[in-house]
Parts: sequence; structure tokens; C-alpha cells
Amino acid sequence: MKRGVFYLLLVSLVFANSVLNIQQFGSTRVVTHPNYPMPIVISVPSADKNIIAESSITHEWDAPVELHQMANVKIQSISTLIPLAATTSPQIIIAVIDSGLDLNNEQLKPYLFVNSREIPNNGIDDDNNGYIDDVNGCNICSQNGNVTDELGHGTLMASIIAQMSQGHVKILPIKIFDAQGKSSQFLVSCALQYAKQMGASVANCSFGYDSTTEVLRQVVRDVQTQGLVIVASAGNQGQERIVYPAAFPDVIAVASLDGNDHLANFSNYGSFLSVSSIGVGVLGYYPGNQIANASGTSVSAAYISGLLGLISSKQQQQPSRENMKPYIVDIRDPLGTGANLVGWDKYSGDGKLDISEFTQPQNTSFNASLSIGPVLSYPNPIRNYLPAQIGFELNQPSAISIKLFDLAGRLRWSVEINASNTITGYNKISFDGKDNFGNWLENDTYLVLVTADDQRQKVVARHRLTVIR
Ligand SMILES: [Ca+2]
Ligand SMILES: [Ca+2]
Ligand SMILES: [Ca+2]
Repeated sequence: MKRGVFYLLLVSLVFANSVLNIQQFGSTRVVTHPNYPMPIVISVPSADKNIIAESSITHEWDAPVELHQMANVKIQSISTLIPLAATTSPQIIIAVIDSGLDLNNEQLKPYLFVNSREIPNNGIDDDNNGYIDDVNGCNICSQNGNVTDELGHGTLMASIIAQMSQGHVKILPIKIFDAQGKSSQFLVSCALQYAKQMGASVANCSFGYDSTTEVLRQVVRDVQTQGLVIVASAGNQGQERIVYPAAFPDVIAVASLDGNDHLANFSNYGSFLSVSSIGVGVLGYYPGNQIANASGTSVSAAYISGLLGLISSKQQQQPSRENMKPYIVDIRDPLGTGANLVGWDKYSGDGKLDISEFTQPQNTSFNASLSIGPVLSYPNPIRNYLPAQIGFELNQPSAISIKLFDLAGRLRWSVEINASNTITGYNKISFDGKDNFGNWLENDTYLVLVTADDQRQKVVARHRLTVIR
């Protein structure tokens, strides 16, 4: 084979793998991708009919899509998953278009969408929707129900959505990202249509790209017309920058705030922003009994999707941007510069959501930070070989470790207390004034470290205790 012919073949192969074929039939367009047998069907508003002539065949390049990887994430293994709220009706179906879901996560199982028209594991597409055995979600790439999460991102988003919804959502995982976090706009289009087809009313899109295909633009408009609300993250480049799908009309575009309600340093922003939400240090599950402390606009989008599910369910309405309005709180100083930006601004959108009327303070929330109050002891100093009590306040029961060091830094006494022996409120521990070998501590000042550990956070409080005999 001549070299020129070889290159021509190679070029046409690459071309064939990345070009969408668009066929027009009256007011519908059928779009196919050479690698994926399932076409997507778009209904075209009449005003658009001139874009492609009737009965025509056109082509468009497909374009790559990248997951919004976390700006920061710390992952740790835990022995027990923190319980989520019990699921309750009415429920809103939220599609999580992402890297899949850890189906072995016991806490997420009650939240999983079930496709009752599909018989599991029989290798047959029973409901004839183009996807085999898609019982608990769908893998668009392999056209089956294998949503194994190779990245963790999808499981994290699903757990944040479940948590923020307080039990009012079902999660429909739709996998479009491979183990490298890559996908394409055709797959996004398929995923949005699948979400709508399965009855989802919200689609969480924690991913983005700078430029968009016309096909995806039309699919977004099409599913929105049918009532699907799209929530998308603004991206993590820390720039004023247009990112899709967040920047499509009527998509709820979400930026990240830090704990002070200021725009997080990694968050993109711009004219397309709708709202903002906490995006720093948010906890969620990772596959394999792990927990992640994550920061990024992905997290913020998931937060808003979950809250939208909660609000809509409480209002007994289909989710919409309008539902959120009564709960929006304006952020006037989104950069912490003392500005007074009343109403919508390009750093925080309309502001953040305040759903405090729905939160139960007694609920030990997944996102509540463990805290320990100041450590006290009585008497202090310890005198005349009398026992003392060490006390501290906890905001939730947790395992406690108390360590007493002398000023040379030597550990002299320690005790471990199970979480079941602690209470929310003031806890008291007896201390007999003796070291771990049973000897009286000599006259000195000692450092007491009290560590509370609820298996996802450790918090430490310090105290000085003096012994005078
Ligand atoms: Ca099916
Ligand atoms: Ca089946
Ligand atoms: Ca504002």
C-alpha cells in the first residue's frame, strides 16, 4: 500500500470515529455515532427548521467532554458508613450523569432507582430501550447496566445528592465517563435523553467543556422542553470562563463558595451563573467503604441538585428554577472585598440556598462537623491525692481518647472511651491522679489532649492540669 493511501485511510478512520451523522425527517432529527448503535432523536422546534433543510443528511464533529475533577480531595477508609436519612416519598428522580456508582454501598441502596420493566441479568433488553439489563442505571458507552464507578466521582456526587435531599430522591446513575474521566458530547446527549426517558426530572452534570456541538445544544433544549431540569457545575479553573452545559440557557449553573460565603479560589464564574453553594470540604462516599472530603464545583452542583429534590418534594411540585426562588439568599460580598453587590452578580449568581426550615437540628447530619468544647477539670490543681474529673462538651457521641503528657512530652496517662459511652452534651471522665503504672503523678503541670473521632473526622481539644500535693 502506498504511504499516501495509508494516511488517507487512517485520516478517514479517525474522521469516521468522531463524526455525527444527522438525518432530518420532518420535524425530527436522528443523530448517529459510528461507535454507538443507539441513535438519539431530537424534536426540532419549528423556528429551527431552517438550520437543516428537510430530508437532508449533514455531519457534525463530536467533541470531547471532561469530568470536573475535584479541586481537592482527601479519601480515607472507614469501618462503617455514616447513615443517610431514610428514604421517603414523594420522590424526585435525579439522574447523575457521571462515572457510575458503587452499587455495593449499603447506604445508597435505598436511594437507587429501579427500572421495573427490566429483568436483571438475563442479557436481554426487556424494556426495549436500547440498553441491556439497565435495572439500576445505565452505562451509555457499553449499552448495558454496568455502572461500576472506576473514578469515585459519580459515587461522591450521588451521596451528596442523597444526603442533601434528606431522603426525598431516587438516584439514577448514568455512566458516560471512562476510567480516565473522558467522554463525548454524543454520550452526554444520549445520557440526557435516557434520563428523560426513565422519568428523571433533574440531571446533575458535574462536568464541562469550552465549546459545544449543535446536536448537544438541541438535545439540551429538547429535554428541557420536556421538563428535565439540568444542574451543572461552573468548572474548577478559577477563571471567568464560559463552560457548557452550565452556560446553556435555563441550565442551573453552580459556582462554589467557601465556608465564609466567598467565591472559592478554584471556582469559575461569569455571566452564565445561576446560584452558588458550599464547595469546600464537603464529605461524601467513595467506592469501597471510603469517605472523601472533597472540594470543587462538582460538589456544589450536587449540593444544589439534592436541595432542589428536597424543595420540590416538600412543595409537591416538579423541580424547576422557580421552586428555588423562595430559598435564595443574596450574597453581597462574594469576593470578601467589602463590595455590596445587591442581587445577581457574576461571582455568586442569585446567591445560595437557605433550606433551614427543612432541617431538623437533632439530626446528626452527614455534613455536620464533629465538635468538642473546651476541656475543663475539677479540681484544678489536683490536691491532696484526691480524684479529679475531666469534662468536655460534644455535639454528638463519638469515640474519645484522652492523653496526658508531662512537660517533657512523655505520655503519662491515657484512656479510650467508646462512642456508646459518650453523650451529646457535657461528658465527665474520672481521673485518679495516677499514671498508667499506678503511681501518683508528681507535682507538675500536665498537658491533656482530648481527641474525639467519629470515623470521618478527628477533633482535638487541649487543657492544662496541675498537680500539687
Ligand atoms: Ca433496557
Ligand atoms: Ca434484562
Ligand atoms: Ca449578590
